[in-house]
Amino acid sequence: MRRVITYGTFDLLHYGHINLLRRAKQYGDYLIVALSTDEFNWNEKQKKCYFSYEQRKQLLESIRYVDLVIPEECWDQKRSDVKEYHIDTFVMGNDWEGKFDFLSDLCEVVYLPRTPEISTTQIKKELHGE
Ligand code: C2G
Repeated sequence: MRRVITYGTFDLLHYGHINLLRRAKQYGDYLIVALSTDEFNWNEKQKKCYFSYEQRKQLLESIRYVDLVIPEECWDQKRSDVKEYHIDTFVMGNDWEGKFDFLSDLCEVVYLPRTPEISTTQIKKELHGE
């Protein structure tokens, strides 16, 4: 069984996220999503999520491509995650191009094109009439 992992905040879940998850799943049979916790988002990414970790986890678990959701609590858990979950392929959107190549001794590292014109930030701006 080929196992795939990806990481993210996935706030205000949208079709760009779904496109990423659908394509990530095509690299294997089992997709793990490491979901950024509220603390990690605030402390490390200065992101204040609209939905809490539990709400974002519930949404992700309802997606057919997603098999398991685990917490992302720090930047440097990726190597241990890849080993612990026997990951074959690590997938991220290409806004992260090259940033995770240090994992390539452990697993395949794939960067996928982002879906254009949609982002959580954009949604918030448009809803605020900016
Ligand atoms: N994404 C995409 N197209 C978009 C928006 C997002 O393909 N229009 C992808 C991103 O490239 C990422 C995933 O969807 O692979 C999740 O996006 P975010 O929730 O913004 O994740 P991010 O804050 O980049 O967190 O340790 C890694 C970080 O946790 C990644």
